[in-house]
Amino acid sequence: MPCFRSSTAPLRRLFVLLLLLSASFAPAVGFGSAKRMYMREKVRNMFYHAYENYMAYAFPHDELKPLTKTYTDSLSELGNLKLEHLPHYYNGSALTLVESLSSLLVLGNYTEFEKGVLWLSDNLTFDVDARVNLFECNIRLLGGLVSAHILATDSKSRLENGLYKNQLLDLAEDLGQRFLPAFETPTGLPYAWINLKYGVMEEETTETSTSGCGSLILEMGALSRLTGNPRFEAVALRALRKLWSMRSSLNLLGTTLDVITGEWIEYSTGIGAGVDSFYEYLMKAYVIFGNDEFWDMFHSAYLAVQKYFRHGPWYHEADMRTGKATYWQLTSLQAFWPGLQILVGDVSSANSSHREFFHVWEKFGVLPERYLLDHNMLHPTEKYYPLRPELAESTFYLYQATKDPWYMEVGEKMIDSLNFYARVDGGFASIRDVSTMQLEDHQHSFFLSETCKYLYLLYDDSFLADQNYVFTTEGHPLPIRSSWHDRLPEAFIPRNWTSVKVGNQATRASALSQQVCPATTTGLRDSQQIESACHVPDLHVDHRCRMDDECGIDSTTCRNRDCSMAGYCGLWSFTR
Ligand code: DMJ
Repeated sequence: MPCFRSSTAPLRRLFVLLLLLSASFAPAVGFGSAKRMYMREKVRNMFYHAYENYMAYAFPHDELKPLTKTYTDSLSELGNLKLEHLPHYYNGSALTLVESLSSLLVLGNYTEFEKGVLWLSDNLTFDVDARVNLFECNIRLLGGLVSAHILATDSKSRLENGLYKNQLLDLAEDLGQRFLPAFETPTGLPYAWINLKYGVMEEETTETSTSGCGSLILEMGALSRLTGNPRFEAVALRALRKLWSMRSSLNLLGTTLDVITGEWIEYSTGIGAGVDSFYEYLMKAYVIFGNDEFWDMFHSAYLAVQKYFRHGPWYHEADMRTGKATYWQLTSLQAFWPGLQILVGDVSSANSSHREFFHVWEKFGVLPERYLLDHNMLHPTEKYYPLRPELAESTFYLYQATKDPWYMEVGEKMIDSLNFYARVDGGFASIRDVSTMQLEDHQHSFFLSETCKYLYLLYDDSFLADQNYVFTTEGHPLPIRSSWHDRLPEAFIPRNWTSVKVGNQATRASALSQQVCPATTTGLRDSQQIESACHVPDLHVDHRCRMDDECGIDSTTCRNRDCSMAGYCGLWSFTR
């Protein structure tokens, strides 16, 4: 797929994301409406199997243990790999219910949504002696509450009994206030851990991750816009700016850092664990708040990723100071990247990476947490798949951007695998080891907030019909409102767009795309088209093939594409 195929492409790219997030499109050819309905019902059934078992055996605790049909109060365990400082008297925050609310509305279940909203309004408290991870608590609880509040108060919420009086917003504000002590550091970079009742503990670790301090702006910003209290957005923005000031001369950021000294601890960095949502939030903050500062940061950061981490369709890690490759590993978390690239409009690159991730999914039946690209084998210890959403998320975005029914087939295969390997009587269990498919007694809340949501939206996007949303990193929708924009919607148009002359027509193309996928006037198939200098399309539009000859030349890498054993064109045979 070329970067730009027609003179309207820049406009399409300009708001690929508006397309993505708002439209109900024509049905995909090859995946008829009956089949789509069937798949939609299959996902609905999955969501309710997970949700009802949670409500039966775990609610109001945090998460379900589906094998033993009991619960875990896991909020303090999230991100806490060594399980340190666990609370003695903590009985859960109904985490999975909070995470399920926006998905219930995506599925059109207003009754259960209202029941959940009212239960939380009456019962949830954050005045608990529990040390929690700021990032996890922000994306799951704060994001879940803010999003549910917006959905509960919008014009189509259809809440019936008039008992909702902004209680979720009050809870979110209370939680946001409890976050604030974490930001009281000399650098403004927040501590990774905060006790919800007592603030930052003595002797607390000063180490945090790039995601931990760079992925707070959507939820904290939304909270400020909703409450009128600018403090939440201000501290998140200050942390983000400080983080950005710590970038190397290559525009790369490390993975972990010290919040007191503002120095990097881990220089090896990539697009996966510890960094992923930092990139995501720069782009999404730009979309939701319309501030060019976010775009400028994102633009530079994105180009650096493409320059230093990308190898064909894969992304390895590199040292932030030198750009030299460090680890050649595919991780499950990286699979969100093609979805983010769709928001940028970099469809070609998104498509080729997504195909690689799916190839690995097909090889194992699910996506392993870590795969060693240089040894072509699973990581010896990180062989698990905790029902993560990232590949489903990217599949949804790619389908929205391309309308290629192949992505629905991808979704179908993922759904079949999840039902086959992970579904048990008491819910959906995580997979401990993808080589044996041994299960683990844990149903993560993101399975309900993200995995099921994105799979459902792949077959039924009617939730997006009349409102533009940005999905947070935890899958909670936040509306795009002009009143939240520092400038009105024309702020969406990046100032740095440049003009490319095509025939007699001046066509705008973004500087971003010109660097990632150089637009040129050579090789144009007609006066309307702009192609990458080297791009040769695959023979078949669905990228299916029987022989290498049927595959063209990749537009972003200028490498010959070849035909995989599964019968798809791609950059399969690259070597390091
Ligand atoms: C989710 O909590 C979020 O998507 C987060 O950004 C990364 N990891 C998990 C799911 O894998």
